[in-house]
Amino acid sequence: MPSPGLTPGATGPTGPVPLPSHEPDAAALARAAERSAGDLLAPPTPIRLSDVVPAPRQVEPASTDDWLLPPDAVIVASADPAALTVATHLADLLRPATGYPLPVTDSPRPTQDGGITLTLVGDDSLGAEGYRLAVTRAGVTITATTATGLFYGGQTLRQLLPPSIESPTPVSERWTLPGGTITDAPRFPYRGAMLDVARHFFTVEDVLRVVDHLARYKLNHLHLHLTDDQGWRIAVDSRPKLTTVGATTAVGGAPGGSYTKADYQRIVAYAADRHITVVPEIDLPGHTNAALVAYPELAPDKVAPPPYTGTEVGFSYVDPTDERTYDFIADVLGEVAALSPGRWLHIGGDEAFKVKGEVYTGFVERVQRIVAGLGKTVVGWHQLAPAGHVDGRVLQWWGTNGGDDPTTTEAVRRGARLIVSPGNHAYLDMKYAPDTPIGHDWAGLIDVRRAYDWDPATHVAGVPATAVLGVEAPLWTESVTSLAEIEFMLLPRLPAIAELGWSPRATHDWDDFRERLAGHGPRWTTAGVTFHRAPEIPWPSAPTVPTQRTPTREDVNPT
Ligand code: TNX
Repeated sequence: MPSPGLTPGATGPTGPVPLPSHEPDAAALARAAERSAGDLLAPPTPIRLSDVVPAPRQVEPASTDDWLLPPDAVIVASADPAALTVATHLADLLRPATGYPLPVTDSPRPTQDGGITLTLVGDDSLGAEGYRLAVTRAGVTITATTATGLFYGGQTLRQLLPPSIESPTPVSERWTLPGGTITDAPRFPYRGAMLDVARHFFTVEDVLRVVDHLARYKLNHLHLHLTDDQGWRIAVDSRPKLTTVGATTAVGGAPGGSYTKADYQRIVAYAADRHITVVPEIDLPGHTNAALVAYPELAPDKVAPPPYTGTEVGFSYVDPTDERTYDFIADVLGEVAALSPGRWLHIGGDEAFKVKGEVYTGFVERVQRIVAGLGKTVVGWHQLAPAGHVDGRVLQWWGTNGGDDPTTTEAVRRGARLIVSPGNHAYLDMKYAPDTPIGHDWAGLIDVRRAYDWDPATHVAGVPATAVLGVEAPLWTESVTSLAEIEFMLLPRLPAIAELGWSPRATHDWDDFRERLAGHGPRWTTAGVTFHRAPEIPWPSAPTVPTQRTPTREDVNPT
């Protein structure tokens, strides 16, 4: 019997069902069973224009303007290839559940009951990623200055339809959209999530599914942690042993794996179609045991270490005193940069405990110059802070002490900008609660409220909001071994971080957020997505028989 905390979703439009705080007795079970039976009969709660996650900048409902998507609706887009691609993507999202043909065209063909129109306009007030979505009795119009804005408008449209829009097969449903206008644009330009594919390897298909989750919540960067002690996951033609030797291992003896260049390009292209930039990370100088196994000349003692499948950190490093190390780095970063259309190249820099002081800063400064020479912008964990500045560089804050770090503040004064990923709020590998079957707790437990209740603009002391590029939620995978487990750790915390990155601070309101988030449970369930049924969220459906027991890994990966 799956526990209420961990079932991969549950269906049925119902009211909130509190979890029992102790093992229920027979009467409680009977009451719960009766309640769930009633829940199944309850009419669905209509979606309101303000139910969107992340919260839009401005919502003006007009209930007399609700619009029913007709079976013969047409999606009309501006005669622009990128706008037509967005329209096609939207049609692909809406066709399975509606069963409607939803043809896409660039020539207006008004139907009797209206349609969906995606229009590129010159409107500076919307910014590069903003959009306006208007639902009237004549249909839906999404306007934006870029295809990216149109794409986000499409994601909002999707959330305004009933949860059954997520069904992979046609369902009979009234596809009503709430009337009114949403005017929306993001608070921060960088909104991301990180997936560690080094500790455990995940297939291309798994990564594409993660990209889908990011897209739903208007995140625009996927940071891939591609290399670590336990495995090297990206093919490098000039150093073939990185994958033939360095990719064969993973934590705990799990099978390794790596992406060919074609695999990686497939991820990059799939993400780009969803207006997401892939940020590749090659972690240096530490976290490099897999590279040392493949190329012992990089090791300080020139001896290949044994492959590593444990979870300790900070023991490995490439030899900062050997020129061959810098040739290696130039070759690797050159090939990774060539595969990555985005401007960012993440060079790690964390937990290199054995490379200290000037040796560390000298190493980082050389690598930063290599990145700049490739025409890319440096991103690195905030341990890079003491190294000299290079144009545009971005530090990723992962501290857990509330943001007090004079070295980072000083690096910002010298020109660095920050991506904020506090370990104690944004680390999605932290457990939700003591009984979460996977994850760590070294940065504390992170329930949904803890993921939500902080402000990226003010988190790091002495850093002005203008230096904050945005926010990112990292998922380290020492204990995460499957797509279901990835989803379990991501959802529902990823939408909380996404809202911090997108929504104006004035909309920040836990009680409102948890209500809006609750409506996503049935969407994930319908889409077959695993999530953690966090007890602080009033999910609108009940497990058939509520039970309270310690969850296990099997609850996340039901067979
Ligand atoms: C710290 S945070 C790490 C990772 C681990 C993670 C586990 C950071 C930049 N490094 O190497 O996977 O903790 O939570």
